[in-house]
Formats: sequence, structure tokens, C-alpha cells
Amino acid sequence: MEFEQFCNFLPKIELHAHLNGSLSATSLQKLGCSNEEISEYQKLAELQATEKTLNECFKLFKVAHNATKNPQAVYLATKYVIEDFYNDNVAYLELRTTPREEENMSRVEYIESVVKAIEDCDKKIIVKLLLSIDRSNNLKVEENMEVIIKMKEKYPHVIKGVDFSGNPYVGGFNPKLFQKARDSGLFVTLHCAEIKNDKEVEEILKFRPDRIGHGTFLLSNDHIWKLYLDTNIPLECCLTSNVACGTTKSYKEHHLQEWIKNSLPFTLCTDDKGVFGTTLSKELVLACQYFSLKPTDLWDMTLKTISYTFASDEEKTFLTTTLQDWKMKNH
Ligand code: 6MZ
Repeated sequence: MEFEQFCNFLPKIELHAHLNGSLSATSLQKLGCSNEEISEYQKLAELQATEKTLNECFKLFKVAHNATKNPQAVYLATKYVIEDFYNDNVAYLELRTTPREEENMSRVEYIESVVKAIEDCDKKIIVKLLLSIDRSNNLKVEENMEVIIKMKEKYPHVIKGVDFSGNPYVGGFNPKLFQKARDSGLFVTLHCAEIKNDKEVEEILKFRPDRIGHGTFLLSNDHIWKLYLDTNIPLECCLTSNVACGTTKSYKEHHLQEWIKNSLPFTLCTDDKGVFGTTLSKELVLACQYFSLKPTDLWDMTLKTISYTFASDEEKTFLTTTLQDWKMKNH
């Protein structure tokens, strides 16, 4: 089997996908976006990778947010995104999203719409939900966390964790807030070192989240890197996102090579497949191309990724069997 075909058909695991950033142009069209709005959303691909690009990226989410301002649209958006991942042979998906309050929708209604779309899914894909705290919305973080914890109590079979994301140039990490999430039984994954911010990164590593996203600037300071090595926290690696946002200069220079060289835990993810025009299969192909990974390495990585998920033991066993059966049939 050609390696592209291998990446395509492998039952994959996606652990870092933001709902609104994952909406494809077709889905946005179905949600009522105009052609102009859609070309605005896709313009990142045309931009030169400069430091400003990460800020540009955060403006683009407005297009998707404008299309998901009521419960019905949020339900449909979730359904479309799950279908896209299913069509890319993703067997297990952890979707993350920031509960949003709009004129015609409360945060509770937002979350319930996403949960309903997940519960209604009749495809062979396991989907779990992580709720995000937007770091740039500092005024409401406490209140947002309370809503998240309440909703986790109502839908414990779907809502598994909490994420810390948003524009990394704004706001800061509050360990006490995330301790509350942890105490309530939620797993914690935090965007970490997407830009250089050693003080915050140190606080995040000391908190020891279950996973971290990006980790781009962990290597830029020896002390931070040593701290990371002590924790051995799995990294959600988003190759295309980092290159498109200009936080990493090129695929060739991507920090993933250090994880591979040192056998550190990582998994490949899309981040915002709509905004960055990628798929999980494409991310696997890129890893093969730039870091000489072989299909067997990707199978091994996927097997290891099962232990980084926030799934139940039964679900983990099911995923392991799925992967092993696939290998038997395709070798
Ligand atoms: C940090 C990001 C992100 O939550 O409305 N988001 N946060 N770094 C990134 N790297 C590029 N990509 C997406 O999905 C969109 C939201 O996810 C976060 C931002 O807060 C963005 O507004 P939801 O479904």
C-alpha cells in the first residue's frame, strides 16, 4: 500500500480539533455563509508566514462564529465536522469548543446543541467533547468554568475534559481555575508555548496537565525544556497550523523532530482543519515526508495515542482491537 493510501485508510485518532476552526468551506456554505466570507476564512493559506499570522488567524474564526450563532446552527456545525472526520477514517475524535453566549443562545444551549449532535451521530466513530476556556475572555473565566463543570455533571459520558485556548498574546494561565476542573473529574489539556512565554509555560508544566497543545517554544529555553522532559506530558502536535501561523518557520524545522529523536510522547492533530485546509490524513503524510516516518511508525504512534485519550477503558480496548484488526487485514 502506498503511504498516502495507508495514511488515508488507517483508523486514526484526533485529539486536537477546534469545532469552529474545523468547519470546511462546504459546511460554512450550508450554514449560510456568503462566498466573500468563505474566501476571507480561507485567506490564511495565501498569507506569508510571518509572526503576525497568528493574530490574523484569530480574526478568521469570526467568520465561523457568525455562522454558528443559534442552537440549530451549532448542532449542524457539529454534525458536519464529525462527518468530515469520519470520512477521513477517524475512529476516535475529541472535539473541543468554547461555549459561547449569543443574543439567541445561552452557553448551556450551546453545549447542549454540541452534545446532542454527538449523541445523535450514527456513524462508526467515537466522539468525546472537551470544553474550552478562552484565555482572551478574562472577565468571564470563572463563570465559564462553573458552567462547564455543571454540564459535565449532566453529560459525563460525552464531556470528558477542559481545554485552555484562544489568542496566546492575550490573558494568562490560572492554575486554581483548572484545579477546580480537575477536582470535578475533568481531564485537562492546555495550549502551551504556542508563542514564547516562559513564565506561563513554567506554571503550566508545574500544573502537569494530562496533555499539552503545540509546545512550539518549549525548546527555546534549557530550563523549560528540562522541566518538560521531567513531566513527559503527551504533545498534541499540529504541523500545518504551526507553519501556517508562522510560529514554526517550516515543516523541516518543526520541533516534532525533537520528540521523534528523543522518543517523547506525541500525537498528530489538525487543530483547525477548515482554516488551515488540512485533514488528519494529510498531517500523517507530512510527518512521513519531513521526518522519515514509515507507515509502521504511524501505526505505532496511533496505538500509543490510545493511552493519551480521555476515553474509558472499554473504549480504549475497542480502539486497540480496531487497530490490530486493521493491521492484520492490511499486511
Ligand atoms: C489557540 C485556538 C487556536 O472554540 O469556537 N483556537 N486557540 N491557538 C490556536 N492555534 C491556531 N485555534 C483555535 O473554535 C475556535 C476557537 O478555538 C481557539 C480560539 O479560541 C478560536 O476562537 P471554537 O469551536
